Amino acid sequence: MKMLEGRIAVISGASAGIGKATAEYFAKEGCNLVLIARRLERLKELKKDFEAKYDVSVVIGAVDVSDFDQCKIFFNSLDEKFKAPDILVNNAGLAFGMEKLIEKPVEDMDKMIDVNVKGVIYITKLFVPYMVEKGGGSIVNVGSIAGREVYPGGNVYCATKHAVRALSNALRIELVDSPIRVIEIAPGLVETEFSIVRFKGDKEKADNVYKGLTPLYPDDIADLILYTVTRPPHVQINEVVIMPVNQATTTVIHRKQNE
Ligand code: 8X3
Repeated sequence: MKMLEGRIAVISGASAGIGKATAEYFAKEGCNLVLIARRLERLKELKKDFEAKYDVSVVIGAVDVSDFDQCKIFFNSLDEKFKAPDILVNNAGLAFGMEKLIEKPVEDMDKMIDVNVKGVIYITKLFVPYMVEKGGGSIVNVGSIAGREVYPGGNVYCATKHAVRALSNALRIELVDSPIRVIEIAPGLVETEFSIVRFKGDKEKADNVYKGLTPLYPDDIADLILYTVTRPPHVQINEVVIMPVNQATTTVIHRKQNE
């Protein structure tokens, strides 16, 4: 028996990295999917691939989660059953640059706040009332160790991930009288497009982030998310911090030479 047979999951930031891996882990377990991301072409490929391989239904939406109107139009276009998912994974997020706050371009700061914070709020605000009405489910917010620590150059990104933690805690309080569980996953270094985006396409800088250690991979996070949402319904895993074995904090990382 597949663990998520016939269930429905909404995943933001689903076109790559942790979101994509989570979508595939869920699909393998029989879960129908609502995949949200900005890149339509990639979503189309995933839909085709998952529907063929796993015999699940996949609905896709080319949506910028930081734009409430876009979120709402997409949400309103969904069949009623997809408005009330069993699992909501707020995964969309990004970082730009490592400059000091006073040197950081305002557009970069705005973008991080808009996607990482407003994106979580908007998607939550749309789907969670229907989850409450349905009477159960799991909300998974993908935070970061940057939501627990602050490191040089992290400023606004760290602030947004602290906000994700605060929002997760707030939701857990507000949903305490419902069977909905709120789970925050806070990873350390995960090798994805994250660093390429952070360094605006500078591959050398991006590669250096993961140099000399085995980082986590998107599958490691997907595996953990699947674990948290498949516990018995009375169990709520509030938060999990997950790092590569050679990472202790955002800045204490053991790197082997010449690797
Ligand atoms: C990503 C982890 O340490 O690069 O959220 O900020 S870190």
